[in-house]
Amino acid sequence: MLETILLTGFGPFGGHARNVSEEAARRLDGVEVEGFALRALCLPVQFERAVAALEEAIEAERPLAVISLGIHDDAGYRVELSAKNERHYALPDVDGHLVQDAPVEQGAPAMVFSSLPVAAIKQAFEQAGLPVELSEDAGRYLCNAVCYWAARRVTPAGFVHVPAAARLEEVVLAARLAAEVTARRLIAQRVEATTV
Ligand code: PCA
Repeated sequence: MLETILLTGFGPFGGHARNVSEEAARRLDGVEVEGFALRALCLPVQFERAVAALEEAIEAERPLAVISLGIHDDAGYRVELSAKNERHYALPDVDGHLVQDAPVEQGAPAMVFSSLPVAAIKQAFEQAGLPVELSEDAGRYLCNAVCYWAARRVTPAGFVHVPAAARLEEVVLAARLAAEVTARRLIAQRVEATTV
């Protein structure tokens, strides 16, 4: 069996009746990339349930990397550099809770860095003609919270925000590129670790 890379997307929320991040993740479920199998996981826009689903998938799949996707309202792709230990929602979650001034994890560090190869992902997007920037602010909603939670448990793990209005095929391409770049980095690290 191939080792896996977990690809997460989010379900609908707020005014978004559909969420292209989960649709793209689902399209790539089972696809092989650089010798790794991609596994898709769709997360609800509700913290406790999202984290429970992630925990279960990490336990079951033992993924070597976690790449999370979510939508935002801007036009370009954003490779998140870090996540904050803060939850301060501007919009209720899908259970109707407007969480304010809460941490992601009690007593944990104020922020964590993405451990994905962020610069290489940005470069791959640029080469594919996708508008992209590195971002220092993943928000205070579910995307930030999932990025924070995953990055403290799996290395590498991180987050890419995709435009809510992007075509599904384009987001599938972006997710695939992020997975390819991450897979190549995992392979390079392995080679390095076995070279004296
Ligand atoms: N985007 C939201 C949560 C789910 C999603 O797709 C965010 O940016 O936090």
